[in-house]
Amino acid sequence: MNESNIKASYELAKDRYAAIGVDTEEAISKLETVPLSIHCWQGDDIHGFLFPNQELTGGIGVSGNFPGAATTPDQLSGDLSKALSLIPGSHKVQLHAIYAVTNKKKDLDELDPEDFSYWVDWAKQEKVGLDMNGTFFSHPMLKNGFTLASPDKDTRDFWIEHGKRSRKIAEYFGKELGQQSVNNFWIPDGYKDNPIDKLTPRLRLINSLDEIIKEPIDEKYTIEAFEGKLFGTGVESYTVGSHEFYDNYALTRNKLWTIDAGHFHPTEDVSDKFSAFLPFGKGLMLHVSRPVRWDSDHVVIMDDALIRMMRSLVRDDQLSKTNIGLDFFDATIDRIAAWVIGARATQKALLLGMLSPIDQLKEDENKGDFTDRLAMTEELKSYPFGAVWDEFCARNNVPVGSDWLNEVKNYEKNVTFKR
Ligand code: RNT
Ligand code: ZN
Repeated sequence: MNESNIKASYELAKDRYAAIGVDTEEAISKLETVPLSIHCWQGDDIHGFLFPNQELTGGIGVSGNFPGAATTPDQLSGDLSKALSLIPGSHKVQLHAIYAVTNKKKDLDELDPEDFSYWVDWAKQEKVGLDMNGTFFSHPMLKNGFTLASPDKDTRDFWIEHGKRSRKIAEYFGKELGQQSVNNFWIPDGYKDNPIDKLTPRLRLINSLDEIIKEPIDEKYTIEAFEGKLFGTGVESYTVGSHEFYDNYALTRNKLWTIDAGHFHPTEDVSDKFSAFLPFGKGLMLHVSRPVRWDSDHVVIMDDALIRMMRSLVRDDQLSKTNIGLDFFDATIDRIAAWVIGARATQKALLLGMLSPIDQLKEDENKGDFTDRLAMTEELKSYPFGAVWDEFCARNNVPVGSDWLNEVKNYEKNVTFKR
């Protein structure tokens, strides 16, 4: 895109926003301070490197076979670097335990921080932070669909050990990279059909989690986050780690609660949950995702649900207590494009939230002037937000508009399609 056009459009937009009391410069600087945690698993359809041929289990699934999926650490990190070069701002990357890079044969209960030194070296070079996820699925120790809540002690012990090791790895990320690494826990445990006992599995899960987090670790380096779910495919009747379960667990253990946008009933407004939790809780981790009729993990786009979520965090000034991670996987399209589309959409939604006269709107609301509130929020929808977004991209040295797509096409031709 022509540089002087970008500037000229931005200057006009800046004036339009200034006229309603919105400082576009402030919005641009603020957006620069919001890191996203980009999920590595979009790049290889959640295969990982430890057991790449293991079938994906735990009720999640990836559809499609677009050519060029990464199958080696260098391919995946290279693809991530490419995607990061097309996303404005500084970010983090979320790993999963199965992405360990080691030439020893190691199981999930044997992983050590050094098995992730490959990623730490890459993160230092790329100037990104790292977040962590233990991998409690796609493994033979998922017994009858259960891990930490299993009735079988050996099964629980295996996964408890894995959880403990995931904390050490996250702590290592924090120490090496000078950041707080969020260590997210999601387990698939539950039943396809109606259970008899709904309480005991939850009591077992509490015990297992308490055992995992028993040893104190400095929060400067890592903090745990717990992700609940309504249901999964094959786990339709009962999910041990439900939302209320983890909401309460996070509150009583002073940890983060993870809200995955795909894990609720489709008619629920996920954005409404943040302000109900945050006044009580330590903070949130988000898994920004797009459920199409179910938890389908479609690539995030700038739809109403995303706009509402990002807007709530901005309007309620809760960004500092919220870690925004992405979680989607679609193998029917270019995987690098998927990252770029989802990340840029999330940032656009944040910017849109920032480009509004929030104090004025709150004042209208408190005065009972609901006419002004409705009229203004409708008018804002056609304000020149795109010109500010373009300027943000230009200042951050990433392609403006759809120019990034050409780079992805070249990368396909020269790299991914040659695999
Ligand atoms: C599954 C959860 C979980 C996973 C990733 C791969 O429903 O959303 O976060 O998607 O850990
Ligand atoms: Zn998730």
